[in-house]
Amino acid sequence: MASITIAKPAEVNGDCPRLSKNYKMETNKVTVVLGAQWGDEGKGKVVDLLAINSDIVCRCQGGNNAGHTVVVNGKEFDFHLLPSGIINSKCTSVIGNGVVIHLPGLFEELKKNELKGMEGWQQRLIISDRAHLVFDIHQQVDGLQEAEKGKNSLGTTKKGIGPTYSSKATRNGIRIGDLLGDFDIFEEKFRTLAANYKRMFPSLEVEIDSELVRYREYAEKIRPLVRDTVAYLHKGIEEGKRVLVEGANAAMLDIDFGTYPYVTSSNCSIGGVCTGLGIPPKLIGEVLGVVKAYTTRVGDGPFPTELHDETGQMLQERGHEVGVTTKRVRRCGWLDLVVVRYTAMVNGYTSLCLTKLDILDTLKEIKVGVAYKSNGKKINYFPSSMPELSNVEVEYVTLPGWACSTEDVRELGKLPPAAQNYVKVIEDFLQVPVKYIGVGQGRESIISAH
Ligand code: 2SA
Ligand code: GDP
Ligand code: MG
Repeated sequence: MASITIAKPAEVNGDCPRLSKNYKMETNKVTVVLGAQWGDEGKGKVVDLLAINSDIVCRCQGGNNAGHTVVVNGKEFDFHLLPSGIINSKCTSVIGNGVVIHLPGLFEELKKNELKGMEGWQQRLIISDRAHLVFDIHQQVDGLQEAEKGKNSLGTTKKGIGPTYSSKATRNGIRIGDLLGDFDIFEEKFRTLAANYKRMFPSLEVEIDSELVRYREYAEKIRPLVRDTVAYLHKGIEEGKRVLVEGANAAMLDIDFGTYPYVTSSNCSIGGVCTGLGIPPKLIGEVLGVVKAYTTRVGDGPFPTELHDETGQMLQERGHEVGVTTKRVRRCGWLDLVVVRYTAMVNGYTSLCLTKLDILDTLKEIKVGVAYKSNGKKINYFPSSMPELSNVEVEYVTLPGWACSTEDVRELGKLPPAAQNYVKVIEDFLQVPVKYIGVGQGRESIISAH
C-alpha cells in the first residue's frame, strides 16, 4: 500500500503546482496581547501603546466585566467593552463575535469617554453581527446565582457574563444580528428567554414591554456600526493592515485552563482569539504575554502566593489594586512563575511585557514562586483540582530588592542592577524575552528592552 506523508504546514499550499499562481505565504500576521496571570496586569496600557502602530484593534472575548486602564497625558480612561485602542484616532476598533455586549453599558461607556475628550468614535467602531447580547436579566441572574451559591460564590463582577455565555451555549442566546433583523422574531426570542429565566428564578423582575421599547431604540443606534467583522478583518489583513488583538481577563481565568470554577466564562487564552474573531492560527504572529511584577487576583479562588501581611497590603496600596469595574480591593501576592510558565505553555508567548516593576521599588527583598509541592512532593504539572491547588506549598527564591525609584528610567541598562537581575530571572525561568517593562501608569512610563 502506498504511504502518505504528512506535509509540513507551510508547504501544504506552496508545494501544490495547481495553486502556485495565486498562492501567497501569509506574511501579515496579527499581534495578540494576553493577560498571563489572573487579570489586571496592565493590558490596557500595553494595547494603547501598541495601537500607535496598528490600524485595527480588536476585542475577541469577555464583556464589560473587563476593566482596562489607559493613562495619556495624565488623563485616565477606563475601557470595559471598547478596545483600549479606541482613543487612537488612526485606529479602527472592532468588537468581535466572541464578545458579549450589554448595549446600555456600551453606550454609557461611549458617553463617559466622550466627556473625557474621545471624539469621532462613530467612524472607527465596528461591531460583529454575531456577538451575543447581554440583557439586564442576565445581570440579575448573575447576582441571583452568586447569592444561591452562598459561601461557595465565585466573586463574579455581576455583569451577566456567565449567564450570557450559558444562553449562547444552550442556543437560547440572542445576537446583535437578531436585534437588527425582524423585530417580531427578536421579540419572540426575548420573551422566551425571559420566560425561561422567570421559571428558574421566580423572584426575577423583568419589565418585558419596556425592555422591548428600549431595544427597538438601541437597534437603530447600533445599526450603523454593525458588520460582518470576519470578512472585514480578513480583507484588512490581506491589504496589509496591522491588526492588534486585546485579550480581556487572563489565562488563569480561562474557562478551560484557569482555576475552574473560579474563572470567567470565556476562553481568555490564545484559542479565544481564533474563535472570537474568526482568525486562523496561521495568521497569529506575535503573542505578547502581559505579566505583572507581582500577582493579584480579584474574586474568589485559590492563590498560592497570596500575602496576608503588610507586604501584601503595601502592594495593594502602592499598586492601587482596586477593581476597575467593581471597585473591589484586589488580593495581592508575590510573582508566581509556576503560574506564568503554565500560561506561557498554553498561550505560546513570543515575548513578555513586565508591568508595575515600579511598585516593587520600596522592597529590600523580593520573593518569587518557582515551584509547587503537593503532599510534600515537588510537582511538574499545574493542578487542575482546586483542593490540590489550595494546598500546594510554594517554593520561593529570594532576590535582592533595589530600594530606589525606577519611575523615571527609560532604558534597561539604566535600571538598578537588582531590577535588571529581576528581569533576567524571569526571562531565564520562562525562556521568553521581556520586550517591555512598565515603570508607571502613563503611556510614556515604559522601557523598551529589545
Ligand atoms: P465574571 O464576572 O463572571 O467574569 O467573573 C468571574 C471571575 O472572573 C474575574 N474577573 C476579573 N478579574 C480581574 N479583573 C477583571 N476586571 C475588573 C478589573 C474586575 C473588577 O479590571 O478590575 O473591577 O472587579 C475581571 N473580570 C472578571 C472575577 O473577579 C471572578 O473571579
Ligand atoms: P488590565 O485589565 O490588564 O488592562 O489592567 P487594569 O487597568 O485593570 O489594572 C492595571 C492598573 O495598573 C491600572 O491602573 C494601570 O493604569 C496600572 N499600570 C499599568 N502598568 C503600570 C506600570 O507599569 N506601573 C504602574 N505603577 N501602574 C501601571
Ligand atoms: Mg482590569
